[in-house]
Amino acid sequence: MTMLRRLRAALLTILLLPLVVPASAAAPAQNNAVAAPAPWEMGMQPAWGPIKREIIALHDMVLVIITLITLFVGVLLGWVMYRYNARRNPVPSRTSHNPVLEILWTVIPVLILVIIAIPSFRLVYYEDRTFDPDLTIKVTGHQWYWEYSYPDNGNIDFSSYIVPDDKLQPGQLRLLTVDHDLVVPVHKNIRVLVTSGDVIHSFFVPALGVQRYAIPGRTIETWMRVSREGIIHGECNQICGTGHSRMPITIRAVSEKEFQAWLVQAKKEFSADAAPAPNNGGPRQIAANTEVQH
Ligand SMILES: [Cu+2]
Repeated sequence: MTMLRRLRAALLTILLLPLVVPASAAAPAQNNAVAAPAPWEMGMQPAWGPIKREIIALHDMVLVIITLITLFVGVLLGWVMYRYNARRNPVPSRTSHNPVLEILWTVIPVLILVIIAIPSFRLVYYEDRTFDPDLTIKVTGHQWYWEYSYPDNGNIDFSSYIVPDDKLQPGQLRLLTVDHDLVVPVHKNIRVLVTSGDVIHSFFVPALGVQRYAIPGRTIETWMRVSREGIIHGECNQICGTGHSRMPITIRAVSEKEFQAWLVQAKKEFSADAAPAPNNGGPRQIAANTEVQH
């Protein structure tokens, strides 16, 4: 008897766990934080901005709905197998139609889909663009690095290459660290324009809920807003050639004051308006070291 009770408790825990621990609850609170994938992560990466928060909220809502549906169908199946098997029910009913039931099992699923579709479409449009952006950043994918431009901040333009394994500093993440971070201010609406210089890439930053294809000859708009200071890691997630795994994205979110200070420095170093235009600290050299080895 106690065995059965224990089994039932274990089963209930497994079934109800997703309801009790939604993905958003897994967010660890840290200062000097880094947003990156972690071993054995079950849910999504914790949200670092409003878009990701909305994505997690929709995910949690759908998770509750599908859990209830699965439980309902499971119980129904169990009941049919138990109550209406040949032994217990030797003379089966000959019913072949039940209009009320048929209308219900059509209309209720449609209603459930509508209930899911409304917040889903709202989210798609929310992710689409920001009105009144505080600044614009242009992201260009290349084989195999990212190029970042700040067109409304003195035409700053620089390339961001992966840091090869043998040049990593302690604490830097392998395959996710770059030589020049994409620096952004926190609590600002940042318009992001994504394009490509060669093949299709994808600008993917999970903690911010941002993912846009980088397509040559096309500019695709999206936006982001970072709600805390720290380092956010992302990567190209569209297979773009042999160096695909070696074009990570590192965003450094800083306060407005630090951002202004960085802009002054970056304008000297990276601005196309500054003369003579310096090389980006020799990214080509680093690129030569990061050739993919098979
Ligand atoms: Cu890629």
